[in-house]
Amino acid sequence: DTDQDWWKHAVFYQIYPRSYQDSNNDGNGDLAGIASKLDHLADAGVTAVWISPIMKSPQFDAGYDISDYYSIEPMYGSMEDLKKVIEKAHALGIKIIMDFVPNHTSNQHEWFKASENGTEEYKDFYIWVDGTPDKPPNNWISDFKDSAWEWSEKRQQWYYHEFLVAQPDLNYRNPAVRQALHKILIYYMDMGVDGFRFDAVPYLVEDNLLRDEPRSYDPIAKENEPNYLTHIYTKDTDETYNVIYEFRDVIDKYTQEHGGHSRIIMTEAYTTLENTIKYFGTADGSRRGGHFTFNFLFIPLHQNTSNAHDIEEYITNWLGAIPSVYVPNWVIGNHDNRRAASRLEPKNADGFNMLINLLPGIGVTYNGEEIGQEDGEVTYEQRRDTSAKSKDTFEKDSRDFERTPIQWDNSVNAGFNEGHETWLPVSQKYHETNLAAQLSTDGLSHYKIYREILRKRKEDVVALGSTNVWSLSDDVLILKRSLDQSHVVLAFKLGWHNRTEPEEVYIPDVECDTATVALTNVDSSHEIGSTLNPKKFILN
Ligand code: TEU
Repeated sequence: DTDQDWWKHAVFYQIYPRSYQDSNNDGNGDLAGIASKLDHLADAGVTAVWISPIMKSPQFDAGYDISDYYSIEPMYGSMEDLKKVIEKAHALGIKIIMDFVPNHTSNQHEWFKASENGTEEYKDFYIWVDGTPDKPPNNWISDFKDSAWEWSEKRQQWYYHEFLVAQPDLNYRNPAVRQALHKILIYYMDMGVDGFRFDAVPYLVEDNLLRDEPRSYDPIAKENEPNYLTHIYTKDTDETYNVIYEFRDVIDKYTQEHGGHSRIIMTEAYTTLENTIKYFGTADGSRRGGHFTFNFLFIPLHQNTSNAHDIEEYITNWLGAIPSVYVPNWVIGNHDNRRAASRLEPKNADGFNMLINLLPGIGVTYNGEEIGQEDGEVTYEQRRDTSAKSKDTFEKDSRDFERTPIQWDNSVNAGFNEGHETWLPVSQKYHETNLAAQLSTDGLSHYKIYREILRKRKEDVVALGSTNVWSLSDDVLILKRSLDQSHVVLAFKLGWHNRTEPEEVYIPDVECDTATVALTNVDSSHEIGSTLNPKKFILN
């Protein structure tokens, strides 16, 4: 495989490993479980799988706290199991992307232990600052809670952690740190891994002078809310972009030296559109960063606050902002946000799956979205995510709801395992929503629609065609892709205003007489992919 452009039209699918498939019935998903489900992904038409962290970790942040980059977390299996996943995936035409956490390690990582002990080689691997235990060096706060500084009794200094206390930030001003991280990428590329999802990139390099963050003037920020700061000294700093460009050089050099297809970087950054673009590369094109940087503009979409005009605006903003040399991408959900089917109503699941896969560029699906899986039911006592500040904010902040096991079938524990108690509870909604039922039904189902759309996506008109998007009303969004005489029209009726009245939709701006139509919320007599007069439909 020497294709340098494979990722440009790929369908990316995120696997949350602990909840995917539990092969040894210990309550936790694992690599052998993933291997057993690759046929499902091939059947769906997925071409690239990104697996959330599987490296050794005490799991204080669900694997985003790595204690050894060179070994696999035992509950997931072994390095051999990873090799089997890669081999099987490649045989099915699926690329494997590893989650890579460059901003911080676990405080149980040997580097941190050695650093805290003052061992010469590792002394400057983390961000250590002098001071006294009564007063943190400045007002920087963690993304999760409270001060981002922790006092080390052992070293008699403060260390910086953007996330949990158990996740100390690496010091990127130390060239040895950068080299150590580059080496990890090479190790996994040697194993056959096709690329990396770079975690939490905005936080890589902080201000050298440790300046206090200014207070936010956001009008909704309460005067007595100490945590309301504008993050200019800890987030999206110029040095941070450079670190990403340097990582890109490492990957590109590897591809040049070893031949074969391109190995890729996808960066995770919740930031402004302007900054998102900088993670792609410099404005003059001389440096490159991520092959693509996640587009999170759909993430704030919520059934109670968004309508078709907002979606149109997000799409046109993104397409208008990113230089044409870069490839767009569309994300509706992930392991950090409430599930799309819950945020946006299960009724809209098909519409969003169609939308992200018919728009130009790359669609990213979070596992379970293909069956319209909703948030699970998790009580405070059952929680696993420790990022929520307190019991009061659990409902709002916990990320456990979107992380419950995948619902495969109607058997015990939804087919996730053979009945052993699961790490997070299986949602009881599995009796209605599961893959097996959606495959065996005679009618349409979320899954069948997803699969059909992924097939459609492979056609030139979707891969290369021009794009028009507009909202016909608060509730109806139209997407039209055209290439010469072929057209694909998506008519997406948003189902979140509890309307039950069918609506006759007339699309005045479609000049073509016939087009392949993808309709959402229609009665099942309309097959997807059928050729209809695209001007007039009845949408339920
Ligand atoms: O998330 C980075 C990030 O920006 C988080 O603040 C995210 O917005 C938050 O989880 C929302 O509650 C990445 C991972 O995706 C996340 O799971 C990790 O907890 C985090 O990095 C630290 O590694």
